[in-house]
Amino acid sequence: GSEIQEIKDYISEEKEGDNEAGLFGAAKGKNVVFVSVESMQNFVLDEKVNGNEITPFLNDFKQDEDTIWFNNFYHQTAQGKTSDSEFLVETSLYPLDRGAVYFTHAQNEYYALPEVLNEKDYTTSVFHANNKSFWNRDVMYENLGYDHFYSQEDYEVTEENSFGWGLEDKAFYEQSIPYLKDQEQPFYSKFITLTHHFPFELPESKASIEKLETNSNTLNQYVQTARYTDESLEDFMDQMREEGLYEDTMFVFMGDHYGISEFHNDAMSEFLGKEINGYEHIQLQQVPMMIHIPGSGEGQTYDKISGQIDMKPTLLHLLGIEEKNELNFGENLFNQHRQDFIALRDGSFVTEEYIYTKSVCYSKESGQPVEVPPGEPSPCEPWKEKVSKELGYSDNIIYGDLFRFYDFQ
Ligand code: GP9
Ligand code: MN
Repeated sequence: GSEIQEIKDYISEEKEGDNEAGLFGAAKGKNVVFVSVESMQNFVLDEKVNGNEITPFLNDFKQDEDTIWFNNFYHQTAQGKTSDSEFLVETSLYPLDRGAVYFTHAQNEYYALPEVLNEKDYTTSVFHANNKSFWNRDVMYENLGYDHFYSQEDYEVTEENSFGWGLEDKAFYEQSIPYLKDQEQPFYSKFITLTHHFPFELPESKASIEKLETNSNTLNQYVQTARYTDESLEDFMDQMREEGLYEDTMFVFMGDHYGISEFHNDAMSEFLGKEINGYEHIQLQQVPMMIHIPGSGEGQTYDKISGQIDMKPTLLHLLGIEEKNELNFGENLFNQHRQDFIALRDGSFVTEEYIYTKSVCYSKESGQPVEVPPGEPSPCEPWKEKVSKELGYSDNIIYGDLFRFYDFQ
């Protein structure tokens, strides 16, 4: 019991609350459609292949008058990939540095986003057209408090509408709409996409732009499935409008993790026209995070350093749900006092001034290693300690199942 109190004290000290923060309740009572966008990274935004935009829909969407775009947003996942990103969003805890917490600690006590929303009379559900036991989701979702999980068995998967990992996203959205409509409102529904997944193979007839011509086939194909994803999101929004579900829904589009690993750095460097050092590698971990509240006029670009750990408090804030005695490692992103800082799961971190990774402290300004006079400590040192403390506390909660001893109410 005393360890959880120590962690609570740390969080209260480090993460100053701010009930006055803007946009509280900006989406009060609305449905939420959260799309976990498979493998989508920021580097394709506003980029072209042979004169064609890779993501024309998202490029416009992020500048829409109703879209809040966090353009400095990082994934914080490790080996648990998609499931780690889900865990970050749902619990505002860090995933583990090895293995997948969805498998190893699915029986723990959590106070996850679906549970909080259930208490506010939301219907909560997940839509994902893969086998329901992948990543142990069927077990974990129940523990996290989801009411329904529409998985592969709830979809009609045919030879025409599937390739690669399974049902293609366009068919996935189409077939999901009737289920979505059947739900009692307000609902919180998470969609997990599948088509834009390694190895990024798309039948030629479904491709709208050309491949790249770098020495990485993976990267070359990635832009085509990225475009497919962009189109399918646009179609989905159109369907939501046609079905009359658009106006009452807040949309959240978030990339789950990187799709292009560092093994493709040469090709990436060729495509982006710059050398990929440690600093650039961390910057490539940025994923899209766009929140669209129809009719709000609250569209704005926020350049705060932010990450998946911040989603739970941020979404609750927008829905006008006051945090109880919650223990979140992330913060509401509209909080003015929020520290501009994010920890990645491997101990790398990003602050306003520095990026630290693989034992090198880079200056944000130059993108080059900070030169430290001999005998002096690196300016990254204090942050390094904070990061290891923070990750350690989160790990202790999971390993010790410490929420058993904690009262969230
Ligand atoms: C599988 C899908 C992809 O159901 O979520 O998983 P990933 O390999 O990205 O973790
Ligand atoms: Mn994924």
